[in-house]
Amino acid sequence: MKGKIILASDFGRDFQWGVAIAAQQNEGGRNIGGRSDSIWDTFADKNNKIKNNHKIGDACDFFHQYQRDIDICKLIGFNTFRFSISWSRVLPNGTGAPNMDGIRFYNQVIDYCIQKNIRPFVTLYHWDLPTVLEIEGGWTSHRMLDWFSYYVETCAEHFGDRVKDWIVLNEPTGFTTLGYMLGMHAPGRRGISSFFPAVHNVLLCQAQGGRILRNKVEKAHIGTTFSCSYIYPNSDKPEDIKAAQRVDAIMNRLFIEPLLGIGYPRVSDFKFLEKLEIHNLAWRHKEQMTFDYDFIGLQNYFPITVKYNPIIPYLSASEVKPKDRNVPYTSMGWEINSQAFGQIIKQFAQYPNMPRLMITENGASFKDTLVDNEIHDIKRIQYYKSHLSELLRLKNKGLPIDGYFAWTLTDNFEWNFGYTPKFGLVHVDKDTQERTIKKSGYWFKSFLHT
Ligand code: GBH
Repeated sequence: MKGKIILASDFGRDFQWGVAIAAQQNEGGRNIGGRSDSIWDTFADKNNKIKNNHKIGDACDFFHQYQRDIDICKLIGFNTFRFSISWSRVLPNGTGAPNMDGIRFYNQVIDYCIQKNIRPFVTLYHWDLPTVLEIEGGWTSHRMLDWFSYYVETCAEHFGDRVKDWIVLNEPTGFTTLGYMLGMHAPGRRGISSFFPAVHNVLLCQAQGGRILRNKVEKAHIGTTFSCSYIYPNSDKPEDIKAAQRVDAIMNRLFIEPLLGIGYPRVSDFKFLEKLEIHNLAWRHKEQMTFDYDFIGLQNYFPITVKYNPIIPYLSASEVKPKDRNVPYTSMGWEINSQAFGQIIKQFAQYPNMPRLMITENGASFKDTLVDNEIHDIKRIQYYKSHLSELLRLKNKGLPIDGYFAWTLTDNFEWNFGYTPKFGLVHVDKDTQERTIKKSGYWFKSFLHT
């Protein structure tokens, strides 16, 4: 497939071409119009939680610049725009009376998309829980199901007349492991006593969110997303293969299998999963964790290679640099490997009752440099080309893939890495908020017009 020129039209006329952003990473406007703090505002205020001690500040000022950004989407040729709703903006008390200023902001964003003939794809939860709810226990609290249900109802009622495409959660593995087990993401909690209940409450909300949208929104197209990474064992040794299976269970299987009715994943001799299942009395909730989604969003950036490592708690595995493959990396140190992108999509597609698929995020960060007001991000173009040709190959083989979203529109707040990583198709000057479309943005423009 290498070198062969692919066309957007090869994916078919109905294919959704989108670009994704998220409220916390793009909006700014922290205290404007009655918005309350989210766990990320609170977390990033503390010292040394974010690399180089970056503060979130105005982010990309999407709160004020949304028209400009949607105009850029239009110019590039995307027919779909994925953004998320800030729970703290819509329900500053976490629950209770909706904040009409917040509702108005999202109405404007939605209406502007529609006016530009761009489909608004709304993510309900992209990691920014209101701090008021975290104080009450956050994702570890059994009350989360009520809080989340009310939040979903509120969004469905206010936006469901115009928004038909919904994503319930962004990457549950990401926010539970990094946020509630490893303390690297907000709210910065650690250990199984936080992680176990968080996983379970997320599983209940993941299904309930879908059910609420189905009941409240006519003709809705409902999905939820999963991060995924193809896992290579470092060698053929049985202990490395077993290590790879354990990592695969946590990174790729933990949230999809209960959703599909399979229950919590099992790997022989991996006691951690059994403990998790028993702690959460998972068998009692098997039905409640399932929902028949219209689509599953897969988000892939990199594969990983793992080896057996007995000193690592629970997993007894650690990541290593692949020894037998000479691979390129992004500026995050993530392996660039479009074949592995295809392999992990196939792995998900193999589940017997898997819904249709969309690639809801894919992209890469590089150290971009502005030369004569231009950014020649050739490596990013290569990344997109190789991943898109792999995707086309799978689609042509009959995999049910309905759309692809690039991550991301503008260079934005990259969580605990702050503003150093650049994932955008568009450069943002942090002082002036000036936007400059990178070569990769122009590459997409010519690609999407083929
Ligand atoms: C996405 O996360 C996010 O949705 C987006 O907001 C972000 O800006 C973008 O990608 C770029 O990073 O199983 O514990 O090892 C993707 C990065 C990949 C982070 C999977 C969490 C799994 C954690 N995620 N990873 S774990």
